[in-house]
Amino acid sequence: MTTFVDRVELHVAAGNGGHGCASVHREKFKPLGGPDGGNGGRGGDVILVVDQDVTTLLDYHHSPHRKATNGKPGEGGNRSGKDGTDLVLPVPDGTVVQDKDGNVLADLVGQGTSFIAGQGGRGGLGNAALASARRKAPGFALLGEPGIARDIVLELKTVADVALVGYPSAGKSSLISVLSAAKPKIADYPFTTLVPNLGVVTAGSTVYTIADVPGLIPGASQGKGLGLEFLRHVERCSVLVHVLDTATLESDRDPASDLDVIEAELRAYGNGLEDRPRLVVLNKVDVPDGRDLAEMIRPELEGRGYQVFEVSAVSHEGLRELSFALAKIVAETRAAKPVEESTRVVIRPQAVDDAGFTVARDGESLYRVHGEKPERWVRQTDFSNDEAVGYLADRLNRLGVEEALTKAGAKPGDAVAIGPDDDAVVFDWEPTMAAGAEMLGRRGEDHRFEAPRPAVTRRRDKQAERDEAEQEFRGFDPFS
Ligand SMILES: Nc1nc2c(ncn2[C@@H]2O[C@H](COP(=O)(O)OP(=O)(O)OP(=O)(O)O)[C@@H](O)[C@H]2O)c(=O)[nH]1
Ligand SMILES: [Mg+2]
Repeated sequence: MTTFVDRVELHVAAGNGGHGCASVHREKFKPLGGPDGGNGGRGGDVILVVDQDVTTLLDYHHSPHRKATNGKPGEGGNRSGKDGTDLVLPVPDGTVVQDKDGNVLADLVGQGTSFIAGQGGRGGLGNAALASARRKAPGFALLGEPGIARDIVLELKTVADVALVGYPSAGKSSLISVLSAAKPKIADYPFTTLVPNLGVVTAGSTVYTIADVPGLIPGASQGKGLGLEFLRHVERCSVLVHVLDTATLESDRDPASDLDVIEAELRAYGNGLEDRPRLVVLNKVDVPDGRDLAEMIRPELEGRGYQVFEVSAVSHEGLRELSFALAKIVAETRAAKPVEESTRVVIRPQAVDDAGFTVARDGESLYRVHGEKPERWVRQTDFSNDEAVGYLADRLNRLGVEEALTKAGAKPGDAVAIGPDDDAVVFDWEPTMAAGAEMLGRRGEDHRFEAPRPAVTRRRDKQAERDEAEQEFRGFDPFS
């Protein structure tokens, strides 16, 4: 059986940030002109954007791995690396984005609505940007951060004003084809429709969309036939139309019992379908027996409170009345609904709490540090470069990580793991806070640059130092 692609698993990977460059400016007769290594470029984001022209997720079914480009590394001469290009993935209106556990991350409704599914990694700072009064010629640069890679699930829930529901071959697709300009596949065997069809109808001054779903059969809400899969497409439609076949050749069916079956399925599915406004269409009245049956059954259906239309998708009889009646209900439901956001909505992943970090003891001599900043700093560190490692230690110290470790009972030589439990970087802890460490001199100073030191250096308070550390990242926050 053909499976309709309205649910795909997608593996997205944002671009990695380019590494910063460590370089020293060279000029004739001026061998040490100062650090001039540029910053790495930002990795491209992976962005899902609603595009009205896209109606299926089929493309992603065929190629489910999507990656944005990496940022380029910085270069000497203060040249920054180029940013990676964002990868924009068009998705149909009504695409729901979930994580692998089924948590909804975003519900993309409305042209242009977008969601950053993977954020590009920040570029690493070059040594020019890392230089400061205290650290005149850093012999290292920061690494670019890896882009976010993750698995997401896209699920399509058609957004239409009107949904046609009914048994297979009742004529739903035929009706869409004659009410709108859409040309869905129509055939006289059941389950012809595998993909919801969407058409645009103009009735007077009202323009509305109409969708059908593959035929429903008893048990659809439990997954029989193609059923359940498709009822979710109906969820978002504000009006339901029962399309009943008055000319079916199946002896055990008639329009009234068909209606009961479909109603039962809608109730069983729930999710609000049970109380959508609905009306009844008796189709195929161009067939003489069909017309007789329609006329016979009409009073009963009206007695149940339904507005009933006798129509034919073949002879076009009754279509105008139906189309205007639908326009009226659509207009009413629109008027009743709160005004829709007309602005372009951009949904981003939730911002991480950037404030702090936690230290937790894990067993005899292992301490785990979690926190957005410490983890990011570790990712940015080139562990083959001692100066870079020293810079990391300074940053962690300034944030108060060492202090917290001491408080938590860590002793020199204990293991400290920074990062996610399954992918942490583990250090042997050597506290640098001890008074002796301060006297060894600052890291990142090339003594060849040494200017005469003022006799008295003012000890800066901790907060000022923290502020300075943050300063370096201004302009690098992708959310700012
Ligand atoms: N005589 C007559 N035949 C019709 C009418 N409407 C549809 N049909 C025929 O009924 C058959 C099924 O029509 P479809 O429009 O494909 O039915 P459907 O409800 O979309 O069917 P599924 O996609 O299988 O659920 C086709 O052979 C149509 O030509 C009508 O008003 N009169
Ligand atoms: Mg159909």
